[in-house]
Amino acid sequence: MDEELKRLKSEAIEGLRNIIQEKDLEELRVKYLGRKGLFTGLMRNLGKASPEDRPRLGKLANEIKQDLEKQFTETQSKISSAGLSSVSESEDLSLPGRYIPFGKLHPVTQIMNEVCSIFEGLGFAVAEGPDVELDFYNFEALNIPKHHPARDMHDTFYIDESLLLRTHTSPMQIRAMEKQEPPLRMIAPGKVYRCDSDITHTPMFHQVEGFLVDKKVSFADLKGVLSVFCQKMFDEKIALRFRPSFFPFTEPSAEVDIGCVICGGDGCRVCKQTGWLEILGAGMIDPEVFKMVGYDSELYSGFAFGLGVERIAMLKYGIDDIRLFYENDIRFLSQF
Ligand code: FA5
Repeated sequence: MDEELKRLKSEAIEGLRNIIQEKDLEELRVKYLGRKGLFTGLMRNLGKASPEDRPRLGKLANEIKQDLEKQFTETQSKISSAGLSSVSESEDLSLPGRYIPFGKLHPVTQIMNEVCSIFEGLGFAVAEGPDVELDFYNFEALNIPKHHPARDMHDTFYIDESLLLRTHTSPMQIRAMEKQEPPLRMIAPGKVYRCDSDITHTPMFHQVEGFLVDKKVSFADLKGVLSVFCQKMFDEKIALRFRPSFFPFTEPSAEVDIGCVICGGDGCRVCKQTGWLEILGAGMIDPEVFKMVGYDSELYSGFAFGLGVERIAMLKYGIDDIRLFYENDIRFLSQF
């Protein structure tokens, strides 16, 4: 009898462990403690025990019953507090959860954010300007008058005579300098547009313009800032070269190439077999530009640069066709 009582108790406790629904708990309670339950039946048989054993067995049976009742009550409150009592029969809480796919930032946005945070870390403030720009800011104030051959380099989408989709972020230099006296240290990220499309060009792409104006700013400062940027963006040992170039709004001017990470510098279709890929244009701000905004070019000097965000993303992720960024193929985009 002793053994029988103890066995029923451990069976009932084992059963309680697997209970998550109120309905199952009630079934288990009826099975053991109900009027016709296993435990109640055993207690009825107590009368058949010998008179010497009866008091001891009665005490044991009462203790076990009280203990079980307590455990049923505790399980009941656990179910209620977990809100499991409302789980319907058709819901199976042991099934694995359903996967909810999360969207991610576009790879170009991710790189744009990274570029901005590197320059912010170097003390550059962030400013934004309009995509639809006046010819004046996009060209004239940047020392590119009407009919200047440098306009050809930009393949411009014109809206009318004086309005266009900005072809670069450099107009933000003028807008910022018009508003503010030196010193200034700014970046201007944004979309730009050119009628151009091949494996390294898209009609809409992103640039980050950067400029710094103060007393005694030199080309060495420009090289220092851009070298630190490339090391942070790629890695400490990235191959970098400053190549003489021409922009009407900077003098001297340079284009910066980094070693092609796609072919490791051996030459491929992306770097056009040169081993280098151009990522930005830069230079010392031309005194003619300072004149346009009323800065004293005898007192102040400054540098500016404009970098192509998609080109950086291509190099960073080893992508050999810039147009992939804008095909909206989820298999491509979900890799980043
Ligand atoms: C300019 O746009 C100048 N405004 C840059 C500048 C700023 C020079 C300040 C001096 C001072 P460029 O046309 O080279 O320069 O373009 C700059 C970068 O944009 C290029 O190095 C390249 O990385 C990227 N780029 C140019 N055209 C495209 C295009 N169609 N698609 C994707 N990236 C492009």
